[in-house]
Amino acid sequence: MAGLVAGFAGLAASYCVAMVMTTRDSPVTAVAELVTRLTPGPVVERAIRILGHHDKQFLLLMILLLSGVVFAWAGRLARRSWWAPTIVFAVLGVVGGIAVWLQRGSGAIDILPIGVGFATWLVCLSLLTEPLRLHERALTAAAEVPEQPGIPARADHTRRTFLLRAGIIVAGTTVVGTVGRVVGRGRRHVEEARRLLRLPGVTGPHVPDGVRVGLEGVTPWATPARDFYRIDTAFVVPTIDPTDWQLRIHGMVDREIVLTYQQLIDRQVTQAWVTLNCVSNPVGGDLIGNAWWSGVRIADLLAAAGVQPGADAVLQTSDDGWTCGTPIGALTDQRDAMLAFAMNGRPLPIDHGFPVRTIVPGLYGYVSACKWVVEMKVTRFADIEAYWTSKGWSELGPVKISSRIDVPGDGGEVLASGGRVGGMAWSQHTGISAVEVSVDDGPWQPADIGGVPSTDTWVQWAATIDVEPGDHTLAVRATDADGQVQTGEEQDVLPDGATGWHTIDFKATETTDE
Ligand SMILES: Nc1nc2c(c(=O)[nH]1)N[C@H]1C(S)=C(S)[C@@H](COP(=O)(O)O)O[C@H]1N2
Ligand SMILES: [Mo]
Repeated sequence: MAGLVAGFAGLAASYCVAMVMTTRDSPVTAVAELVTRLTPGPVVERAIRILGHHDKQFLLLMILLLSGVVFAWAGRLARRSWWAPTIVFAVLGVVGGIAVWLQRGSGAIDILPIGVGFATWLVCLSLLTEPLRLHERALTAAAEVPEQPGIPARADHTRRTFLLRAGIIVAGTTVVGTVGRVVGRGRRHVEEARRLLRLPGVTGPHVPDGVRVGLEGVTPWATPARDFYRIDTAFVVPTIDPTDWQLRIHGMVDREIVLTYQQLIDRQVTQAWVTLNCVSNPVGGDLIGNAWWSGVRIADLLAAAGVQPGADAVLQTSDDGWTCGTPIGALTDQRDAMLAFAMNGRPLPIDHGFPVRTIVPGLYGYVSACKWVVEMKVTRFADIEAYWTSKGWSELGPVKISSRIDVPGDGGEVLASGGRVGGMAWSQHTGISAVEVSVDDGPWQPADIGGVPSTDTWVQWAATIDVEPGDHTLAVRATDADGQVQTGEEQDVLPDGATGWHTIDFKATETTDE
């Protein structure tokens, strides 16, 4: 019983954490998916034919039953040693971990629920086995010295301790499991609504010709949604049914506007490739991605609302309360600042702001790219404080020109003669005109750069080097379309974005290993 109670407490904890993290299904579902994937097709088909649409529930039930048996067995093993059940659980954890790992688009963080489950189980099992051990000892003592009066009372006491703890753990398991269910159900409902959406006017993505420099290992120019970096402060990601979504545009405007989702998607659709990056991206970092966004121009909406003189900012508020202050100029000039409802031709992923988020070319995400946006207040910077600016980040967040070496990786190898190196460079809404590399602080030599559809995206670059075999360093710098050269002066990400040249160590070799 101790094994069962502790086992299911661990499962409930991992389930709840998975639901709250919202990125994936629970580990049990991941195992079920893995079993389905490993089962030969004909067997699956037969199972579906016999079980109808209940095949998934049946499989989940089987996995839970089997887990129950293993839990109970682990509890029995705990009688004799602490390590035997620990190994059993470690094995279960590894199976769950592998199943989660093999899911599409999972990352290291998705293993967290399993770690929490394992820790929960460990604590619960020792809480339960401790009084049992004392109980057995008391009973043995009672058998040996039957006339000792205190012993039956002691046995009684340990028994009560066990039952009390088991009761608390079962109650806790129920609460935690229910929380997981409620959170998970909201998400599943919204995922379903998202899947069923049809967005007229949303097309693509079609990657333009000529953007690739054709060097293996350089970051793909177009970032798939599942590889797109994610930054937000939300512990539980807002799950908003599009039919419940509304955006209120108010403040220093002539006419307040309230927009529903249907009204938004019925408007003229604007689409563009825009590279988004995070102000916290260190030099050489990967908090940057490039996607095909579809939405409605914010400039048109603000014009319809009628911005009053004196306003210089729009305070955007997310459904989860997060705020950012965006310079009104960037929202009303010619650029494609939009309320985006699709990313790469599909409704926004929930983690990237479903149903609607803001995208402003040329600004860091923290001052512009409000996910789950529900409110835009036209105002003055002097009158507002936004989430990150209240923590010391600068008020205006124009992106800084930067470049990065992808090939080779730091410490990697390159052919000494004719070796190819490459990476990415960006200066959104200004554009990149040149990229140069320098070996061992030597002269800057030009790289080839890929084509781009607009100044709002990053570019791929590649260069050929000729050096002596041995250890070297490689640095990269970019020049923007205005002729401004990326500075080598190093600055930390706080308060307005990092600067400096990405520099790596590499080894030049006479031949490649491959
Ligand atoms: N609601 C909300 N929107 C947000 C944030 C947030 O914490 N909450 N983070 C911002 C930051 S700092 C960045 S860099 C971008 C990241 O967007 P992404 O997660 O889609 O890549 O979202 C912005 N929008
Ligand atoms: Mo960010």
